[in-house]
Amino acid sequence: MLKRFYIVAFICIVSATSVAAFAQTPKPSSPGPMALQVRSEFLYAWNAYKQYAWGHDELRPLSKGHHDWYSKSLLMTPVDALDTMIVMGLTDEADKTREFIVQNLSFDQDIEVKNFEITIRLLGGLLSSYQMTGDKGLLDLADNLGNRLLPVFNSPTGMPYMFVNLKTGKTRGAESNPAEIGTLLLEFGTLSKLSGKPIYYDKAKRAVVELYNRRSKIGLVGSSINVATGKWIDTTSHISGGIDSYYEYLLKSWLLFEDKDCRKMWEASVKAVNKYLADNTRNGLWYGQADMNTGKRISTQYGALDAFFPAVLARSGDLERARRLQESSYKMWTTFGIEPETLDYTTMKATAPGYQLRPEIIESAYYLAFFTKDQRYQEMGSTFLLSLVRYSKTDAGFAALSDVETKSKKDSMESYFLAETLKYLYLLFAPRETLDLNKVVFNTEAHPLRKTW
Ligand code: DMJ
Repeated sequence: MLKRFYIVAFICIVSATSVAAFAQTPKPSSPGPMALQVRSEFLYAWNAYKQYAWGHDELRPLSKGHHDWYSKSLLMTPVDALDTMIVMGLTDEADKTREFIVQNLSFDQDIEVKNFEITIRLLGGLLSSYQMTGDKGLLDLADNLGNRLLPVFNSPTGMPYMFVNLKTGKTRGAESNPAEIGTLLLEFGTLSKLSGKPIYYDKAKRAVVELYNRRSKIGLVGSSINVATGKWIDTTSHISGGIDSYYEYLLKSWLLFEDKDCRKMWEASVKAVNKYLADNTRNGLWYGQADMNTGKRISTQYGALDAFFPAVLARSGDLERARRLQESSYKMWTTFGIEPETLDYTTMKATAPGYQLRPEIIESAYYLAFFTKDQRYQEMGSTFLLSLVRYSKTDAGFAALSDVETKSKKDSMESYFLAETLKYLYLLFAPRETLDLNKVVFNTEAHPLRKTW
Protein backbone atom coordinates (compact mmCIF):
# COMPACT_ATOMS: atom_id res chain seq x y z
CA MET A 1 0.00 0.00 0.00
CA LEU A 2 2.78 2.37 1.04
CA LYS A 3 4.75 1.33 -2.06
CA ARG A 4 1.78 2.22 -4.29
CA PHE A 5 1.51 5.62 -2.55
CA TYR A 6 5.17 6.37 -3.30
CA ILE A 7 4.77 5.36 -6.96
CA VAL A 8 1.70 7.59 -7.41
CA ALA A 9 3.46 10.48 -5.61
CA PHE A 10 6.55 10.03 -7.84
CA ILE A 11 4.45 10.11 -11.02
CA CYS A 12 2.68 13.27 -9.83
CA ILE A 13 5.98 15.01 -9.08
CA VAL A 14 7.50 14.00 -12.45
CA SER A 15 4.52 15.19 -14.48
CA ALA A 16 4.23 18.41 -12.47
CA THR A 17 7.93 19.06 -13.12
CA SER A 18 7.65 18.50 -16.87
CA VAL A 19 4.56 20.69 -17.13
CA ALA A 20 6.45 23.36 -15.17
CA ALA A 21 9.48 22.99 -17.46
CA PHE A 22 7.21 23.34 -20.50
CA ALA A 23 5.54 26.38 -18.99
CA GLN A 24 8.96 27.97 -18.49
CA THR A 25 9.66 27.87 -22.26
CA PRO A 26 9.48 31.60 -23.06
CA LYS A 27 6.08 32.39 -24.57
CA PRO A 28 6.42 35.06 -27.22
CA SER A 29 4.93 38.33 -26.07
CA SER A 30 2.16 39.68 -28.29
CA PRO A 31 3.12 41.05 -31.69
CA GLY A 32 3.21 44.85 -31.86
CA PRO A 33 1.34 47.06 -34.37
CA MET A 34 3.86 46.65 -37.23
CA ALA A 35 3.85 42.85 -36.96
CA LEU A 36 0.05 42.93 -36.85
CA GLN A 37 -0.03 45.04 -39.99
CA VAL A 38 2.18 42.53 -41.79
CA ARG A 39 -0.10 39.76 -40.59
CA SER A 40 -3.14 41.53 -42.00
CA GLU A 41 -1.34 42.01 -45.36
CA PHE A 42 -0.62 38.27 -45.30
CA LEU A 43 -4.31 37.54 -44.73
CA TYR A 44 -5.22 39.96 -47.50
CA ALA A 45 -3.01 38.06 -49.98
CA TRP A 46 -4.03 34.63 -48.67
CA ASN A 47 -7.76 35.43 -48.84
CA ALA A 48 -7.34 36.61 -52.43
CA TYR A 49 -5.64 33.30 -53.23
CA LYS A 50 -8.52 31.46 -51.57
CA GLN A 51 -11.14 33.47 -53.41
CA TYR A 52 -9.68 33.33 -56.91
CA ALA A 53 -7.19 30.48 -57.06
CA TRP A 54 -8.09 27.94 -54.37
CA GLY A 55 -6.61 24.51 -55.06
CA HIS A 56 -4.24 25.87 -57.71
CA ASP A 57 -0.54 26.59 -57.49
CA GLU A 58 -0.69 30.38 -57.62
CA LEU A 59 -2.94 33.43 -57.76
CA ARG A 60 -2.96 35.74 -60.77
CA PRO A 61 -3.54 39.02 -58.91
CA LEU A 62 -4.47 41.24 -61.86
CA SER A 63 -6.71 38.94 -63.88
CA LYS A 64 -8.09 37.41 -60.63
CA GLY A 65 -7.37 33.97 -61.95
CA HIS A 66 -4.95 31.18 -61.22
CA HIS A 67 -1.82 29.59 -62.57
CA ASP A 68 -0.61 26.00 -62.31
CA TRP A 69 3.03 25.20 -62.92
CA TYR A 70 2.24 21.83 -64.53
CA SER A 71 -0.83 20.04 -65.89
CA LYS A 72 -1.79 19.16 -62.30
CA SER A 73 -1.70 21.52 -59.33
CA LEU A 74 0.80 20.68 -56.58
CA LEU A 75 -0.77 23.17 -54.13
CA MET A 76 2.34 25.29 -54.26
CA THR A 77 0.85 28.32 -52.43
CA PRO A 78 -0.86 26.42 -49.58
CA VAL A 79 2.21 24.27 -48.86
CA ASP A 80 4.56 27.24 -49.07
CA ALA A 81 2.31 29.43 -46.91
CA LEU A 82 1.36 26.94 -44.19
CA ASP A 83 4.26 27.47 -41.79
CA THR A 84 3.90 31.26 -42.15
CA MET A 85 0.37 30.91 -40.76
CA ILE A 86 1.75 28.86 -37.88
CA VAL A 87 4.51 31.40 -37.18
CA MET A 88 1.95 34.23 -37.27
CA GLY A 89 -0.32 32.38 -34.84
CA LEU A 90 -3.13 31.99 -37.41
CA THR A 91 -4.05 28.64 -35.92
CA ASP A 92 -7.52 28.05 -37.40
CA GLU A 93 -6.38 28.97 -40.89
CA ALA A 94 -3.30 26.76 -40.50
CA ASP A 95 -5.36 23.79 -39.29
CA LYS A 96 -7.77 24.01 -42.22
CA THR A 97 -4.93 24.40 -44.72
CA ARG A 98 -2.98 21.49 -43.25
CA GLU A 99 -6.02 19.20 -43.41
CA PHE A 100 -6.69 20.24 -46.99
CA ILE A 101 -3.10 19.49 -47.99
CA VAL A 102 -3.01 16.09 -46.32
CA GLN A 103 -6.31 15.08 -47.93
CA ASN A 104 -5.74 16.46 -51.41
CA LEU A 105 -2.06 16.58 -52.31
CA SER A 106 -0.80 13.64 -54.35
CA PHE A 107 2.57 13.30 -56.02
CA ASP A 108 1.47 10.29 -58.04
CA GLN A 109 1.28 12.43 -61.17
CA ASP A 110 2.65 11.94 -64.67
CA ILE A 111 4.36 15.35 -64.73
CA GLU A 112 7.96 16.42 -65.21
CA VAL A 113 8.93 18.80 -62.40
CA LYS A 114 11.90 21.01 -61.59
CA ASN A 115 13.76 19.26 -58.80
CA PHE A 116 15.17 22.43 -57.19
CA GLU A 117 11.88 24.35 -56.96
CA ILE A 118 9.89 21.35 -55.80
CA THR A 119 12.51 20.56 -53.16
CA ILE A 120 12.80 24.04 -51.66
CA ARG A 121 9.10 24.92 -51.80
CA LEU A 122 7.27 21.63 -51.28
CA LEU A 123 9.69 19.26 -49.58
CA GLY A 124 10.95 22.07 -47.34
CA GLY A 125 7.41 23.27 -46.60
CA LEU A 126 6.10 19.82 -45.74
CA LEU A 127 9.05 19.06 -43.47
CA SER A 128 8.91 22.30 -41.52
CA SER A 129 5.13 22.13 -41.11
CA TYR A 130 5.50 18.53 -39.94
CA GLN A 131 8.04 19.60 -37.35
CA MET A 132 5.74 22.38 -36.16
CA THR A 133 2.51 20.36 -35.99
CA GLY A 134 3.51 16.70 -35.60
CA ASP A 135 0.98 15.77 -38.34
CA LYS A 136 2.38 12.49 -39.66
CA GLY A 137 0.44 12.97 -42.91
CA LEU A 138 2.86 15.78 -43.81
CA LEU A 139 5.91 13.59 -43.19
CA ASP A 140 4.39 10.79 -45.28
CA LEU A 141 3.87 13.24 -48.13
CA ALA A 142 7.47 14.45 -47.79
CA ASP A 143 8.81 10.90 -47.84
CA ASN A 144 6.67 10.02 -50.84
CA LEU A 145 7.91 13.13 -52.68
CA GLY A 146 11.55 12.59 -51.70
CA ASN A 147 11.41 9.06 -53.05
CA ARG A 148 10.01 10.27 -56.38
CA LEU A 149 12.75 12.90 -56.68
CA LEU A 150 15.63 10.51 -55.98
CA PRO A 151 16.21 9.47 -59.65
CA VAL A 152 17.64 12.95 -60.33
CA PHE A 153 20.87 11.82 -58.67
CA ASN A 154 21.41 8.95 -61.13
CA SER A 155 23.85 10.89 -63.30
CA PRO A 156 27.43 9.75 -64.00
CA THR A 157 28.75 12.33 -61.50
CA GLY A 158 26.02 12.03 -58.86
CA MET A 159 25.12 15.69 -59.42
CA PRO A 160 21.35 15.93 -60.07
CA TYR A 161 19.57 16.39 -63.37
CA MET A 162 17.26 19.41 -63.43
CA PHE A 163 13.94 17.64 -64.12
CA VAL A 164 12.25 14.40 -63.14
CA ASN A 165 8.89 12.84 -63.96
CA LEU A 166 7.16 12.18 -60.63
CA LYS A 167 5.47 8.99 -61.92
CA THR A 168 8.04 7.41 -64.23
CA GLY A 169 11.26 8.71 -62.67
CA LYS A 170 12.51 9.74 -66.13
CA THR A 171 15.09 12.52 -65.84
CA ARG A 172 16.16 15.33 -68.17
CA GLY A 173 18.39 18.39 -68.13
CA ALA A 174 22.11 17.78 -67.73
CA GLU A 175 23.02 21.47 -67.99
CA SER A 176 22.61 22.72 -64.47
CA ASN A 177 24.09 25.21 -62.03
CA PRO A 178 25.51 25.28 -58.49
CA ALA A 179 22.26 26.48 -56.88
CA GLU A 180 20.21 23.63 -58.33
CA ILE A 181 22.89 21.08 -57.45
CA GLY A 182 23.85 22.38 -54.03
CA THR A 183 20.53 23.50 -52.53
CA LEU A 184 19.13 20.11 -51.58
CA LEU A 185 20.94 18.94 -48.47
CA LEU A 186 18.85 20.76 -45.83
CA GLU A 187 15.64 19.18 -47.15
CA PHE A 188 16.95 15.75 -48.14
CA GLY A 189 19.08 15.59 -44.99
CA THR A 190 16.16 16.50 -42.73
CA LEU A 191 14.04 13.89 -44.50
CA SER A 192 16.72 11.29 -43.76
CA LYS A 193 16.82 12.22 -40.09
CA LEU A 194 13.02 12.19 -39.73
CA SER A 195 12.33 9.09 -41.82
CA GLY A 196 15.37 7.08 -40.71
CA LYS A 197 16.39 6.54 -44.37
CA PRO A 198 20.03 7.60 -44.93
CA ILE A 199 19.77 7.51 -48.73
CA TYR A 200 18.38 11.05 -48.96
CA TYR A 201 21.24 12.60 -47.00
CA ASP A 202 23.87 10.55 -48.82
CA LYS A 203 22.71 11.43 -52.34
CA ALA A 204 22.34 15.17 -51.65
CA LYS A 205 25.66 15.30 -49.81
CA ARG A 206 27.51 13.53 -52.62
CA ALA A 207 26.07 16.01 -55.14
CA VAL A 208 27.38 19.01 -53.22
CA VAL A 209 30.81 17.43 -52.67
CA GLU A 210 31.11 16.61 -56.39
CA LEU A 211 30.31 20.21 -57.19
CA TYR A 212 32.74 21.59 -54.63
CA ASN A 213 35.49 19.30 -55.96
CA ARG A 214 35.10 20.98 -59.34
CA ARG A 215 35.83 24.47 -57.95
CA SER A 216 38.68 26.33 -59.63
CA LYS A 217 42.21 26.62 -58.25
CA ILE A 218 41.25 29.96 -56.68
CA GLY A 219 38.22 28.40 -55.01
CA LEU A 220 35.31 29.71 -57.12
CA VAL A 221 32.51 27.96 -58.99
CA GLY A 222 30.99 28.99 -62.33
CA SER A 223 27.38 29.53 -63.33
CA SER A 224 26.69 26.50 -65.51
CA ILE A 225 27.95 22.90 -65.42
CA ASN A 226 27.07 19.65 -67.18
CA VAL A 227 26.15 17.03 -64.56
CA ALA A 228 26.79 14.16 -66.96
CA THR A 229 30.33 15.16 -67.97
CA GLY A 230 31.21 17.25 -64.92
CA LYS A 231 32.56 20.00 -67.22
CA TRP A 232 31.91 23.70 -66.71
CA ILE A 233 29.85 25.39 -69.45
CA ASP A 234 29.98 28.96 -68.14
CA THR A 235 32.83 30.04 -65.89
CA THR A 236 31.27 33.29 -64.69
CA SER A 237 31.28 33.36 -60.91
CA HIS A 238 28.96 35.44 -58.69
CA ILE A 239 26.65 35.12 -55.67
CA SER A 240 23.48 35.77 -57.63
CA GLY A 241 20.65 33.52 -58.83
CA GLY A 242 22.00 30.19 -60.09
CA ILE A 243 24.78 30.05 -57.47
CA ASP A 244 23.44 31.92 -54.37
CA SER A 245 21.92 29.20 -52.22
CA TYR A 246 24.80 26.76 -52.86
CA TYR A 247 26.82 28.94 -50.48
CA GLU A 248 23.87 29.37 -48.13
CA TYR A 249 23.49 25.57 -47.79
CA LEU A 250 27.17 24.91 -47.12
CA LEU A 251 26.92 27.11 -44.03
CA LYS A 252 23.48 25.96 -42.95
CA SER A 253 24.15 22.23 -43.45
CA TRP A 254 27.05 22.58 -41.07
CA LEU A 255 24.79 24.36 -38.56
CA LEU A 256 21.82 21.98 -38.83
CA PHE A 257 23.65 18.66 -39.13
CA GLU A 258 27.00 19.60 -37.58
CA ASP A 259 28.51 18.27 -40.80
CA LYS A 260 32.21 19.11 -40.62
CA ASP A 261 32.75 18.66 -44.37
CA CYS A 262 30.17 21.34 -44.99
CA ARG A 263 31.94 23.61 -42.53
CA LYS A 264 35.25 23.16 -44.39
CA MET A 265 33.58 23.74 -47.76
CA TRP A 266 31.81 26.86 -46.45
CA GLU A 267 34.95 28.37 -44.93
CA ALA A 268 37.06 27.82 -48.04
CA SER A 269 34.30 29.09 -50.34
CA VAL A 270 33.43 32.28 -48.49
CA LYS A 271 37.09 33.22 -48.40
CA ALA A 272 37.29 33.04 -52.20
CA VAL A 273 33.96 34.86 -52.59
CA ASN A 274 35.12 37.71 -50.37
CA LYS A 275 38.45 37.90 -52.14
CA TYR A 276 37.34 37.86 -55.78
CA LEU A 277 33.66 38.80 -55.94
CA ALA A 278 33.43 41.53 -53.29
CA ASP A 279 33.86 44.99 -54.76
CA ASN A 280 34.68 47.87 -52.41
CA THR A 281 33.62 50.96 -54.34
CA ARG A 282 33.12 54.60 -53.43
CA ASN A 283 29.47 53.65 -53.52
CA GLY A 284 29.83 51.02 -50.79
CA LEU A 285 30.43 47.26 -50.68
CA TRP A 286 28.93 45.21 -53.53
CA TYR A 287 29.46 41.74 -54.97
CA GLY A 288 29.86 41.45 -58.75
CA GLN A 289 30.93 38.92 -61.38
CA ALA A 290 34.41 37.48 -61.98
CA ASP A 291 35.90 34.61 -63.94
CA MET A 292 36.13 31.51 -61.75
CA ASN A 293 39.62 30.61 -63.01
CA THR A 294 41.38 33.98 -63.12
CA GLY A 295 39.35 36.02 -60.63
CA LYS A 296 39.21 38.81 -63.25
CA ARG A 297 36.17 41.12 -62.88
CA ILE A 298 33.65 40.51 -65.65
CA SER A 299 30.81 42.83 -64.70
CA THR A 300 29.34 44.92 -61.91
CA GLN A 301 25.78 43.66 -61.57
CA TYR A 302 24.00 43.27 -58.24
CA GLY A 303 20.33 42.63 -57.62
CA ALA A 304 17.39 41.48 -55.58
CA LEU A 305 18.68 37.90 -55.41
CA ASP A 306 22.19 38.90 -54.26
CA ALA A 307 20.56 40.65 -51.30
CA PHE A 308 20.37 37.29 -49.46
CA PHE A 309 24.08 37.47 -48.72
CA PRO A 310 24.03 39.80 -45.68
CA ALA A 311 21.78 37.23 -43.96
CA VAL A 312 24.28 34.45 -44.61
CA LEU A 313 27.22 36.62 -43.58
CA ALA A 314 25.38 37.63 -40.39
CA ARG A 315 24.54 34.02 -39.56
CA SER A 316 28.21 33.09 -40.03
CA GLY A 317 29.27 35.84 -37.60
CA ASP A 318 30.63 38.34 -40.15
CA LEU A 319 28.46 41.22 -39.01
CA GLU A 320 30.77 43.89 -40.37
CA ARG A 321 30.46 42.82 -44.02
CA ALA A 322 26.81 41.96 -43.50
CA ARG A 323 25.99 45.48 -42.31
CA ARG A 324 27.89 47.17 -45.13
CA LEU A 325 26.32 45.03 -47.83
CA GLN A 326 22.83 45.54 -46.40
CA GLU A 327 23.36 49.30 -46.67
CA SER A 328 24.12 48.82 -50.38
CA SER A 329 21.02 46.68 -50.85
CA TYR A 330 19.00 49.36 -49.12
CA LYS A 331 20.47 51.98 -51.47
CA MET A 332 19.33 49.78 -54.35
CA TRP A 333 15.79 49.74 -52.91
CA THR A 334 15.54 53.45 -52.09
CA THR A 335 17.02 54.61 -55.41
CA PHE A 336 13.89 53.36 -57.14
CA GLY A 337 11.41 53.28 -54.25
CA ILE A 338 11.45 49.48 -54.60
CA GLU A 339 14.26 47.23 -55.77
CA PRO A 340 14.96 46.17 -59.37
CA GLU A 341 15.92 42.60 -60.26
CA THR A 342 19.44 43.87 -61.13
CA LEU A 343 21.36 47.09 -61.44
CA ASP A 344 24.86 48.14 -62.39
CA TYR A 345 26.29 49.34 -59.10
CA THR A 346 28.79 51.64 -60.78
CA THR A 347 26.02 53.68 -62.45
CA MET A 348 23.05 52.73 -60.23
CA LYS A 349 21.00 52.18 -63.41
CA ALA A 350 18.58 49.24 -63.49
CA THR A 351 19.65 46.50 -65.91
CA ALA A 352 16.63 44.25 -65.27
CA PRO A 353 13.87 46.57 -64.06
CA GLY A 354 11.24 44.15 -62.68
CA TYR A 355 10.45 43.46 -59.00
CA GLN A 356 9.28 39.89 -58.48
CA LEU A 357 8.04 40.35 -54.85
CA ARG A 358 11.34 38.89 -53.70
CA PRO A 359 12.19 38.43 -50.01
CA GLU A 360 16.00 38.47 -49.81
CA ILE A 361 16.56 42.07 -48.73
CA ILE A 362 13.93 41.64 -45.97
CA GLU A 363 15.45 38.32 -44.91
CA SER A 364 18.79 40.06 -44.44
CA ALA A 365 17.20 42.90 -42.47
CA TYR A 366 15.64 40.30 -40.16
CA TYR A 367 18.94 38.46 -39.56
CA LEU A 368 20.76 41.71 -38.88
CA ALA A 369 18.02 42.93 -36.53
CA PHE A 370 18.21 39.64 -34.65
CA PHE A 371 21.98 39.51 -34.32
CA THR A 372 22.74 43.21 -33.79
CA LYS A 373 19.52 44.39 -32.05
CA ASP A 374 20.00 47.61 -34.03
CA GLN A 375 16.78 49.58 -34.75
CA ARG A 376 18.18 50.47 -38.17
CA TYR A 377 16.87 47.24 -39.64
CA GLN A 378 13.31 47.75 -38.48
CA GLU A 379 13.48 51.23 -40.00
CA MET A 380 14.43 49.54 -43.26
CA GLY A 381 11.53 47.14 -42.71
CA SER A 382 9.06 50.04 -42.47
CA THR A 383 10.28 51.28 -45.85
CA PHE A 384 9.87 47.81 -47.36
CA LEU A 385 6.34 47.43 -46.04
CA LEU A 386 5.32 50.90 -47.20
CA SER A 387 6.64 50.28 -50.73
CA LEU A 388 4.98 46.87 -50.97
CA VAL A 389 1.61 48.30 -50.01
CA ARG A 390 2.01 51.40 -52.16
CA TYR A 391 3.22 49.77 -55.36
CA SER A 392 2.26 46.09 -55.31
CA LYS A 393 -1.06 45.83 -53.51
CA THR A 394 -3.99 45.20 -55.85
CA ASP A 395 -7.71 44.44 -55.53
CA ALA A 396 -6.73 40.78 -55.27
CA GLY A 397 -3.53 40.23 -53.34
CA PHE A 398 -0.13 41.64 -54.33
CA ALA A 399 1.41 41.83 -57.80
CA ALA A 400 5.00 41.76 -59.01
CA LEU A 401 6.17 44.82 -60.94
CA SER A 402 7.40 44.65 -64.51
CA ASP A 403 9.24 47.96 -64.11
CA VAL A 404 10.33 49.64 -60.89
CA GLU A 405 10.66 53.01 -62.68
CA THR A 406 7.08 53.15 -63.97
CA LYS A 407 5.75 50.85 -61.20
CA SER A 408 3.68 48.99 -63.80
CA LYS A 409 2.31 45.74 -62.41
CA LYS A 410 2.62 42.16 -63.61
CA ASP A 411 0.01 39.41 -63.23
CA SER A 412 2.02 37.27 -60.82
CA MET A 413 2.14 36.53 -57.09
CA GLU A 414 4.72 33.79 -56.54
CA SER A 415 4.17 31.42 -53.63
CA TYR A 416 7.39 32.63 -51.99
CA PHE A 417 5.69 35.98 -51.33
CA LEU A 418 3.66 34.19 -48.63
CA ALA A 419 6.37 31.72 -47.64
CA GLU A 420 9.23 34.19 -47.39
CA THR A 421 8.61 37.87 -48.04
CA LEU A 422 5.81 38.33 -45.54
CA LYS A 423 7.20 35.78 -43.06
CA TYR A 424 10.54 37.58 -42.78
CA LEU A 425 8.80 40.95 -42.62
CA TYR A 426 6.59 39.68 -39.80
CA LEU A 427 9.57 38.22 -37.92
CA LEU A 428 11.48 41.47 -38.32
CA PHE A 429 8.79 43.22 -36.23
CA ALA A 430 7.59 40.35 -34.03
CA PRO A 431 9.04 39.70 -30.55
CA ARG A 432 12.50 38.17 -31.04
CA GLU A 433 11.56 34.99 -29.16
CA THR A 434 8.94 34.15 -31.83
CA LEU A 435 11.74 32.16 -33.50
CA ASP A 436 15.27 31.77 -32.20
CA LEU A 437 17.70 32.14 -35.11
CA ASN A 438 20.34 30.32 -33.06
CA LYS A 439 18.16 27.21 -32.89
CA VAL A 440 16.35 27.26 -36.21
CA VAL A 441 17.79 26.95 -39.69
CA PHE A 442 15.66 28.36 -42.52
CA ASN A 443 15.82 26.60 -45.84
CA THR A 444 16.19 28.92 -48.82
CA GLU A 445 12.40 29.21 -49.09
CA ALA A 446 12.14 30.39 -45.44
CA HIS A 447 10.89 27.08 -44.08
CA PRO A 448 12.29 26.77 -40.55
CA LEU A 449 13.93 23.42 -39.77
CA ARG A 450 14.97 22.27 -36.31
CA LYS A 451 17.36 19.66 -35.05
CA THR A 452 14.73 17.43 -33.43
CA TRP A 453 16.73 14.23 -33.92
C1 DMJ B 1 12.88 31.63 -53.69
O1 DMJ B 1 12.24 30.60 -54.34
C2 DMJ B 1 14.10 31.18 -52.95
O2 DMJ B 1 14.45 32.12 -52.00
C3 DMJ B 1 15.27 30.93 -53.86
O3 DMJ B 1 16.43 30.61 -53.15
C4 DMJ B 1 15.54 32.14 -54.72
N1 DMJ B 1 14.37 32.63 -55.37
C5 DMJ B 1 13.13 32.74 -54.66
C6 DMJ B 1 12.90 34.09 -54.02
O4 DMJ B 1 13.43 35.15 -54.64
